[in-house]
Amino acid sequence: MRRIIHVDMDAFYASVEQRDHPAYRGKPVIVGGDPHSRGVVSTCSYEARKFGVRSAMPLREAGRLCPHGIFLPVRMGRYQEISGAIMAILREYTPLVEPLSLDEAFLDVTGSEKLFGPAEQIAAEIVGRIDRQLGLSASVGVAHNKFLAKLASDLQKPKGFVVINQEEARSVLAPLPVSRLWGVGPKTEEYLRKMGLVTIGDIQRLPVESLRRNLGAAGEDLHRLAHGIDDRPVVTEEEAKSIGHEVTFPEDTDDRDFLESVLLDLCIRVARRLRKEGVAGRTVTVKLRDTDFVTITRRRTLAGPTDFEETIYDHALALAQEANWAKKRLRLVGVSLSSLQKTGLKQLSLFTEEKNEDLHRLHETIDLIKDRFGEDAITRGRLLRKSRGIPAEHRG
Ligand code: TTP
Ligand code: MG
Repeated sequence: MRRIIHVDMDAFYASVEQRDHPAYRGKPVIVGGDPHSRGVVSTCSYEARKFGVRSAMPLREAGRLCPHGIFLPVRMGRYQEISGAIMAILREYTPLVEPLSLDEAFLDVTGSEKLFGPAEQIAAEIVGRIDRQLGLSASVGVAHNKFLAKLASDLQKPKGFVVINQEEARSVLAPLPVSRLWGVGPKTEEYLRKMGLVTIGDIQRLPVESLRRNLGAAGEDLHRLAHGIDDRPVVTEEEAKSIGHEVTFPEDTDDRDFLESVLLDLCIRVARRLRKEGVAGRTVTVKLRDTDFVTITRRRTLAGPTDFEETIYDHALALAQEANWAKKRLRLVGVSLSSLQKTGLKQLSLFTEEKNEDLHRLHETIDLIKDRFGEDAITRGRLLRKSRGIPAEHRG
């Protein structure tokens, strides 16, 4: 069973302002701008919420509701800086941190419990450190999945600390409105209300078939969430990112030699960008688009991450062959790498697909030459032979 923590800062922008300006503490602070200006409230302190001020409300309305409020401009740079410090604290407990915005993140601490104690203890430590080191308060939720952890962190804001155990998940959910389920916006909420479904408990009592009949696949999702089931993994920023290149041909083509050269060229570009950004990827994806604009993507995940064009090309070619590219006229070919991980130059070969130090050094050298003399300064024999037919601007 997984252990997930969700951390969400309390009245984030406003709390940063109160922390930076002690005179504003304990007072209604409204961040967004002048109360006479157009524009909306970004957020406000809990003191201001007592007057009915809310995020996304027009500033003028906030001015009417809370005329003695302290109205401040948005200092985005400052909030980003503090956000960085918060995320750094979280990453001390696990590399599996998924920031959702500047002020909230998921942590998968399943593998951290041996080192740091139970998830509840980790959550308490995190709250304590954010308070002591940054002078800010956070709310946390602890559960066995993302949906419940996020729900938990929101149940007792501010300074909330809520643990939802697997056994109690259904009963905690039952009285809550359906809008608490992910994916239920005002439209779906209205639709569900017409079906007589107002609380999550109402959905729990319904057989999945009837939800599926009315809402299709979304009905199944609702059923699962209503029962507190959610399998989505915590995905780090690096993993969510991908690095890719694609090329659209001036004319559709089925020239295999030409296509293989293009594919190799794309792999070289992708590998070079991976190395430039200091990451290696585990999932290779090939994208093909044919004359009829039908797009096919094929992907495979390798045993370890790579930033080698040779490895990427081997897999990309195999994927293209699996997709039967020889039988198609193509208008676009693309290659990308995802499931990225940071690589330190030196320890690279310890965990990557390839244990080949010489090749790593060769790549470093080629990268240096390209950095100094340009992308075309050095190129592979195969590319030189085959690339004559490709107009330069279409080479990647
Ligand atoms: P939230 O976490 O939604 O709100 P909050 O942290 O201010 O208050 P709390 O979590 O205690 O309820 O959003 C985080 C920040 O994002 C918030 O401080 C300001 C910004 N934000 C906007 O700029 N516009 C918005 O409409 C919302 C909701 C947030
Ligand atoms: Mg918040």
